Amino acid sequence: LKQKGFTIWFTGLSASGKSTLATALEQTLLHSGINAYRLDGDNIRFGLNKNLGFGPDDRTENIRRISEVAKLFADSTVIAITAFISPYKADRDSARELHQAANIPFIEVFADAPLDVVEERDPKGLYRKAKAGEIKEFTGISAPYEAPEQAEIHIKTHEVSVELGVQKILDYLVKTKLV
Ligand code: GGZ
Repeated sequence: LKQKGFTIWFTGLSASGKSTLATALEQTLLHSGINAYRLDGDNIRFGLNKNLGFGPDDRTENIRRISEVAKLFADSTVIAITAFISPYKADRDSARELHQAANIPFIEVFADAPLDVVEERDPKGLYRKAKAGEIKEFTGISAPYEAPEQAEIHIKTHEVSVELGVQKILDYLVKTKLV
């Protein structure tokens, strides 16, 4: 088998562009004949993790399960792409350590958009509701987001197009001989 699996781990605020970038990256890889699978809220929080909410302990458990699943996909030679806020540095570091222990590469991608930009985007009206107190513990408003300081890839999504963001990730994968 030629393909070696690894995990591309997106982190960033709600509406930061994680899912958009992850979807575009997945499409690009698939069109190049590289097997990739994206884990996101739609296929995880409504299934495997439907018993979890957004308090600190549940977020930690959410990320722990996702990191285990991503590791299994990567171990099966697929490129696992995860798109979750993953607000706590310790949880992202645990995900990284889990991969390192299995000798599976782990690439953290920071989808970085300032809070005022994501509040302005507010595609689902969640920031408005959070500020009105209708959603508790909302990341960036009433719950913390610990931005990564050493992510392998840092994409300022308010400054670059989706295409350029994907290209930046592909350039990194080629440079590090992962693809
Ligand atoms: C943050 C919330 C919350 C709270 C519901 N805080 O923009 P979305 O809607 O589609 O993405 C957000 C998603 C975050 O789930 P994650 O599994 O990525 O979070 S974490 O990694 O922190 O476990 C948002 C929606 O769920 N959502 N309530 N309180 N986002």
